[in-house]
Amino acid sequence: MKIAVLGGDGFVGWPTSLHLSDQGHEVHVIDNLSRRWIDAELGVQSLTPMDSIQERCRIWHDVTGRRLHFHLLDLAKEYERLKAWLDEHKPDVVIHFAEQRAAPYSMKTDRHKVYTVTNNMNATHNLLAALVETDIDAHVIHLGTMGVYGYSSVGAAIPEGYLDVTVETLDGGTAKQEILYPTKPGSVYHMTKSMDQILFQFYAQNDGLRITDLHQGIVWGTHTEQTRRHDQLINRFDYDGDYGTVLNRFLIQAAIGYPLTVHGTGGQTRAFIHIQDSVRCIELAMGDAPKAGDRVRIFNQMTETHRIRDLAALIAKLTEAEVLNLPNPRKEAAENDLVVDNAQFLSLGLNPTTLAEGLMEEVVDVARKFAHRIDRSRVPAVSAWTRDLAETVERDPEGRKIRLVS
Ligand code: USQ
Repeated sequence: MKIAVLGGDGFVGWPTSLHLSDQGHEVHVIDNLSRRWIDAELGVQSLTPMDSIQERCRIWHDVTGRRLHFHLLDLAKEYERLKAWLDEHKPDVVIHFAEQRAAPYSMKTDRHKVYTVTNNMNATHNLLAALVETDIDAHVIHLGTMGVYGYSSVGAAIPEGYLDVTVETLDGGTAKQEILYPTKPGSVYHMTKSMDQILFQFYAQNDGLRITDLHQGIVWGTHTEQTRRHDQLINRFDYDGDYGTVLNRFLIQAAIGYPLTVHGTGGQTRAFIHIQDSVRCIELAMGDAPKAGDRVRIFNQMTETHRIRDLAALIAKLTEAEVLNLPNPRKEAAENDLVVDNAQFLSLGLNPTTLAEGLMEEVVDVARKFAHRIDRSRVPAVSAWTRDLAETVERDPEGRKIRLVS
């Protein structure tokens, strides 16, 4: 199949592009390289040394004989070019990762909020409008987030996107309805993914677009089967307070002797998935495309849930790291339970990789190898959700005044 991977230079986009190319698909990476620009803005870099996208594609060809095609294109700003590209290439599948994906970055300043909303909403809507206009019947697979559901404990499992409700009718009877699970985003970033859902619902019902929305948990790990094949195919790996996600951050912190930065009591429970399973899920979703006229297909793309303080305790035991409870820069529930239904991927054949399977050591090893590239002053998470919270997170666990970027 001919596949366009929008955002194919990113943390999950890159290994997905390799995975699908390895299976013999014709893969086109479309990216505006914004993630690399944001590194420059923040003054941080991936823990792992990343080559340019063109060099990565060249190495992939050398190693496997397969071609990855790279196109520099800004989905959010270059609508006409996007439309022309789709018209020329007519992909069978479009995988859409091309959004600003960090909650702390989206909450940094009003400028970052505006950028995140403008970029993410325009990227998604431009794609949908262009597919209708060019009359291309591609299966759109979007990387959404578990965070659209919010993290309040309701004492029931979170279903895969939809909820059956019974409403009282005006004549005193009842009627059944299926609705999108109510959204409760916890950041501007998560809000954009919640709004994406409405765009998808409209274009599926109005234009018969075939759309799958993957509500993904927190991705951990760094290598996949394909990125291991050559040093220069290595995936990016974020450790900083904005883009680093919790489990990978704890593993890196353990590797460099930095205390594990637990926000608040660490009572937050979150959903997780290893990067190898993440790319496998995309392959599985591709093989199970909706038909025109179907509702948007929603999968919960996660394999396990963990409480943050339990993760910290587990890693501390594994590595003898110190655990530190810090003021939480985010406005979020201090404690929550989380039970998630992921039956669809399991029934399609996903065999989950769990934390127990030795892959945590692999991340620690990668972090030790590249420890010299870490700027310790960029480890603390200082992007605060409100002005009040900002005052509590100004110093890092080692007592240094934190360098703020605005
Ligand atoms: N946390 C800590 N210490 C840290 C970093 C984070 O205690 O050093 C806590 C946060 O306060 C939060 C939880 O860990 O309660 C998760 O934070 P995170 O940064 O790992 O994840 P999040 O901001 O939710 O975003 C990440 C990805 C995003 C994806 C989302 C999936 O950046 O793209 O959509 O995970 S989910 O969390 O399921 O919504």
